[in-house]
Amino acid sequence: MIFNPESECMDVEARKRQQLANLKNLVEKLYSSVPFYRQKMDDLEVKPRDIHSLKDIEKLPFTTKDDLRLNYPRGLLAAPPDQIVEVHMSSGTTGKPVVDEYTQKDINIWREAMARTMAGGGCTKNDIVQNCYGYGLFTGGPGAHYGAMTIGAEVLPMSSGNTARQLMVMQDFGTTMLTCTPSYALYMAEEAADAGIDLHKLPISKGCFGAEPWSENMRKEIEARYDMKAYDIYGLTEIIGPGVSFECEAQNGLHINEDLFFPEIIDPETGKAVPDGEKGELVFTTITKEGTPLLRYRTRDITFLIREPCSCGRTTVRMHRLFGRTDDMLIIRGVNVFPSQIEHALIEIEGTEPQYLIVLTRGDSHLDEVELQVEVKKEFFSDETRGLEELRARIEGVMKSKLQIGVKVKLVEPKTIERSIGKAKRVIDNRKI
Ligand code: DLL
Repeated sequence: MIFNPESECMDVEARKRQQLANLKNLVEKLYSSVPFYRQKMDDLEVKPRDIHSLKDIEKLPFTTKDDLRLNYPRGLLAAPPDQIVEVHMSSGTTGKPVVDEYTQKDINIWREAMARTMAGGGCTKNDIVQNCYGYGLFTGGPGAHYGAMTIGAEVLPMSSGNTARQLMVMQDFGTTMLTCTPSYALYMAEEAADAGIDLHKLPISKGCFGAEPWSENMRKEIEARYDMKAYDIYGLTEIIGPGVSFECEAQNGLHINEDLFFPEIIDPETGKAVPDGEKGELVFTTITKEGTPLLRYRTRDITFLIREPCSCGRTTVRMHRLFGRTDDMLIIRGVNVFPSQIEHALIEIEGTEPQYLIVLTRGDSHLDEVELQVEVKKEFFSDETRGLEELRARIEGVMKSKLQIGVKVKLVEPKTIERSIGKAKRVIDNRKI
């Protein structure tokens, strides 16, 4: 089903005209009301009147995650504070979180974007949607909730976790559609099998999965275990949350809601545009947002754009499912983690060396497990084991509070973690995804 055929199947040239008009408005607004953007544009000697075509977007400055952090909490607000009706933040905990502030119009845009997304996955008003993305500051839960409600479906706002209850509700309420991270979908399927629940006998027939990397293999596995269609959905807090792009029934690339989020692909080294079809870093300009609109935001996600028409009839540009990131950000159980955060935390813990190794696995449970190997100072190792045990527990506590995920710490003797002459290898990712 296409939620908004008028926009999603619009003539491509007409959409470009609309995008250009919105881009011009946005640039005017940011130049006049956000000092950070005025300064950036002045530095590049570009004025709002210099934007005559969509190609001229390349004259405008980029925005990076660091820019957002430096302007935390409200430095990039482009609307009067009394017009903000909702706030979300990234799960990442490197320094300050990344904040998205929504006016009522922004929430309406999000509802629209997520209704299109979930309709792409086959959602209709007859569906019962079990939403197991986390609710709270994370955008996943509220985003899918808004989308399903806008379509008129029935939402079960489960949030994540408590798998036994998820499975009970799934059976008792006849869930027809599932929304959660792909790894949690597989975990639930395992638990269902252990509990003797035959998912094939339940009415659940489709789901929208995202917020973390996954593969065609995982898709096949989810589809087989539930006897359902599994669709990839993509988004990020900075841009709006989920709802930036989504798969349709063709499952052949994710349609970008490009009338709302204007995409570019750049070479991450040079910042220059790469030709369509070539891989690079995905960049978005939120051309219709009011609260915290962003110019040319560098997502650090790697993909390429597909402009060929899609069999579904939508004319929006598609992006290939993500290939990875340009930075070292890991997504562990849906939480964004940078290895550097672990390093910073370790420096503050007495008794440890700044030598560590993160080993990621995804066992039979399909949930990410983290082992953190940490080198201990020599004097600690000659110490009695109680001291070591205390140190281990302390590190686990610090990691839990800084990273928001549980980490199993293994203390190792000095000089046992392999040294490298080039870039230190801090992560061994054994997750088969
Ligand atoms: O993960 C928003 C979201 C919620 C998307 C629910 C889809 C479903 P953040 O926590 O800000 O927002 O993390 C954004 O997660 O830059 C990607 O690196 C990664 N990511 C999101 N969707 C996908 C996906 C939400 N489908 C970061 N495939 C992004 C691979 C994804 N990676």
